[in-house]
Amino acid sequence: MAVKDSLNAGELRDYYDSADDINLTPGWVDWGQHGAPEIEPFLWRWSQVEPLVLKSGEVVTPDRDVERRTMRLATPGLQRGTTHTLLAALQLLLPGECAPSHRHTPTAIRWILTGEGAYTTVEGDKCAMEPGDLILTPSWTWHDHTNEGSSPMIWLDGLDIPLVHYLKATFFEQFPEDTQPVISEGDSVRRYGAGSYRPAWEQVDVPYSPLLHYKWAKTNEALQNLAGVNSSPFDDVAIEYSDPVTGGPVLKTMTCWIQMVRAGVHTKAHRHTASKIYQVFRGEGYSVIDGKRFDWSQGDFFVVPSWAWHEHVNESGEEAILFSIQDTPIMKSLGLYREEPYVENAGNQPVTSRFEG
Ligand code: GTQ
Ligand code: FE2
Repeated sequence: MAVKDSLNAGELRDYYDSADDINLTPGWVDWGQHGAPEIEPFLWRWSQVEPLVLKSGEVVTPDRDVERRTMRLATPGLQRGTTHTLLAALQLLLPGECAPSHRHTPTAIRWILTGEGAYTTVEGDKCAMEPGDLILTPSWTWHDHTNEGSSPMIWLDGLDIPLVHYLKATFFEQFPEDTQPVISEGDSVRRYGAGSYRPAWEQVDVPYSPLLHYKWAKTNEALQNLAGVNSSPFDDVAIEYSDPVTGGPVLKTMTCWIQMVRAGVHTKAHRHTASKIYQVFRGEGYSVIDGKRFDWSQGDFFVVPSWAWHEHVNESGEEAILFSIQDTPIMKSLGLYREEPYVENAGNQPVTSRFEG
């Protein structure tokens, strides 16, 4: 910085003080200090998370005060959220319970982990939850969850709450009754679940994907098919769930991926402005994030912050399957998406430390 010497120290102090008096701040002093909090990559082990999530069933019940029984993946350094834009939480619903109907401007996804017999109703369509299913709750759609089965149901919630909060656009409304009327069961799948085949006469007049429920069997079939054909050097066999009408991401602020890191694969490292939250659906392996090794196995969660170098490794003999949510659509729609390959060392980072969580 070009510092002039026309003012002496006292005059300079007076100048800054008088500016401060009228709420002016010199941009040359705190330049670069305006960013979101710095967050470190982090990992949560299912073996530690699951017992505490199950125990939350003894602490609260999801009535109109509590609304939802959730435990947030709280990345160190963040007051809210799991990345600066996205929030991931584990939700537990016990047999016979109902998480009452409401809607809000933040958008949500559910990634179903364990249990059977529960469902979410979204805008009147009842979606039965099975492990590996992805269910969408776009902005301002009515939703409630009910467990009609006999086992505890646990799923991962992914929401854009930190972003919407920051934008001061958070609105929330309760449905007058605990549950909204069920109009159909699985109709979004019957209409739009075939992907390239859609009802010829229907105009899609909602600002979100008309397919609200992506069933595991179909997701897995797509993944296995793609694995026989091609892969990405950075993500191996990666599939982006898509809106069958636009072909784009399923939501305006979040995109969801399912990816297979095949046995023996070590991907190349890259970084991008999008941040991601991963769930290890099957298998085991590790990721190197900014030089730190994160070993993971089935059920674990980890976060890749914006602009962190990352690569994935599977040294086991079985395929690993990773689910993730990412804020890529935000970055792309604002023209802020940027991506860079790691070029040194044949594309792989030196491992300098190991995560011990
Ligand atoms: O299930 O509707 O994790 O409204 C946070 C807010 C879940 C939900 C969360 C919510 C929900
Ligand atoms: Fe909600």
